[in-house]
Amino acid sequence: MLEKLLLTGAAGAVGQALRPLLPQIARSVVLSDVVAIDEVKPHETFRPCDLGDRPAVDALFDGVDGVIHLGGISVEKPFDLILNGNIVGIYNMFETARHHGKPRIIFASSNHVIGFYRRDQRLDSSVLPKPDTLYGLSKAFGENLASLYFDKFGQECLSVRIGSCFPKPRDRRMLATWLAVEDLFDLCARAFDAPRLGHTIVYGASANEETWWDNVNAAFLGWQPKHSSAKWRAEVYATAPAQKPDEPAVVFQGGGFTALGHPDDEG
Ligand code: NAI
Ligand code: 15L
Repeated sequence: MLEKLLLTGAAGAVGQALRPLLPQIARSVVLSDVVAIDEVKPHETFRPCDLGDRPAVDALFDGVDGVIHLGGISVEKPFDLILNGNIVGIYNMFETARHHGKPRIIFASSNHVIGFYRRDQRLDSSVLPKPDTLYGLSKAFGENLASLYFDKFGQECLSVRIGSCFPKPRDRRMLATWLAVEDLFDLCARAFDAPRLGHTIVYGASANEETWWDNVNAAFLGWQPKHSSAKWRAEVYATAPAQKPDEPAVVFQGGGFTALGHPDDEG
């Protein structure tokens, strides 16, 4: 059991879905985000923080013995936003953790680190990154930072290349990439419990029938996702529009992100 868990990005969709499960692994939880959270439970406290602001990040870590880092830009956005939230932000998190007893970090990375691999390629976590966006590139930076901080300073981290963590799959691609929040929670619990975590990368997908990812390198965690997108398969096929087989969004694992232009060209 953790004494004090820090959850960044707590006001976001995944953060809000994880919150009710966290008392199973932590006696108290520090919720943080740039967006205010008005209603907190007795075991929770809220601390506003921009991840790009190092002193503000530092103020989050007092007594923290575990971190789930969800905060940051979660889709493709102009580079200045990515730089602040995801590159300076992740550096501030790791550097602050290093000075506060090195609590284990679960880092919400993304499948967009490897988005330009094709869907007929089965990947384990040792493949080279092929980011599909500046966003995916920023997550690759986070994973590499985690590697450096483990090898040099012994800071342990699980980088979860989350597929699609939503209440249910929204399109055909998500039948392969969908991750139930309960499975994500089990993965976090395993990572905090493991005798040794080191620097590990895992693909965050449930036990879906379609799959492109192989978690052999994280098998030591014993994580067995229990949920599957299969129960929505017929619904998704009936409602989501069919796509041409040669569209980039169909060819590549990153889906529609691979077809986006440069975000600084827009508007
Ligand atoms: P979200 O966008 O709903 O939540 C992200 C939260 O981070 C927001 O509440 C936002 O206010 C906060 N944030 C943004 N910039 C910040 C900054 N500079 N300082 C402090 N807080 C900041 O995203 P969601 O869906 O909840 O995802 C959570 C994490 O998981 C994100 O890091 C995302 O990249 C990652 N992820 C999510 C996937 C999904 O399917 N939901 C898939 C892959 C990765
Ligand atoms: C992500 O990284 C995003 O945060 C999320 O909004 C989805 O787009 C997800 O990937 C996905 O690939 O489905």
